[in-house]
Amino acid sequence: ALKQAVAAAAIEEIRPHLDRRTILGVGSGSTVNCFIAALAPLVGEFAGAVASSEESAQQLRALGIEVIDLNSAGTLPLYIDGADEIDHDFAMIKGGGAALTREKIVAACSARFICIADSSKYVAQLGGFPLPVEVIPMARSWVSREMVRMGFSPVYRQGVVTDNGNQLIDLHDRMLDNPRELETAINQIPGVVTNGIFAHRGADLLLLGGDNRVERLSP
Ligand code: DER
Repeated sequence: ALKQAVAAAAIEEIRPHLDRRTILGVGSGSTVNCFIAALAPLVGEFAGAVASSEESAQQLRALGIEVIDLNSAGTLPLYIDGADEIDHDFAMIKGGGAALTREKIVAACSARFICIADSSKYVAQLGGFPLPVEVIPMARSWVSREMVRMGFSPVYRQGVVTDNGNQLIDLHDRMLDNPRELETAINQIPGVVTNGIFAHRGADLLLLGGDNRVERLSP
């Protein structure tokens, strides 16, 4: 019910901005799945969507929404996605659903990032949720050793291969005191494809599902 309420709030938020040429950016995860379902009545009122995962793409196609290749779309006006954690500056940890690389790309191409989440995700400091890092398979142990040097406890996400054919390590046991700095530092390590800190490009609006209402928050 919470996810449905947040999804409905997102529909209300984006509706005035839709026209037949609009291409939406759509993220991944269970909250986004509710948002996609809530798009059903709007099919035909916008051009289509760029999806940040195969799972979301399949859901969109099932509703008759055209899934558009990012290379065919310019800047997207709106990106709607969830988060594993979001702080008060609207920096996020994402990647719980293994889609962080395409999510970060589509978010980067979008003018406005609307984050939809339940209140448990809203935290004072990021790091309670293990930080996902997508790595080239051959580099997994090397990157893990570098992560230990940075004070993390890396855990290989066994049996998961991302849409890009890469592997994931989840970084435990360290809070993120400076998300922007850490996002840059982790990106410097050879073998890292993407890390799940979304600080350089955070959210612009947060629709936060509480007990019996949805709060609309700006950073
Ligand atoms: O993996 C992701 O980044 C997802 O957006 C995730 O963070 C949110 O998934 P949820 O809506 O299922 O909690």
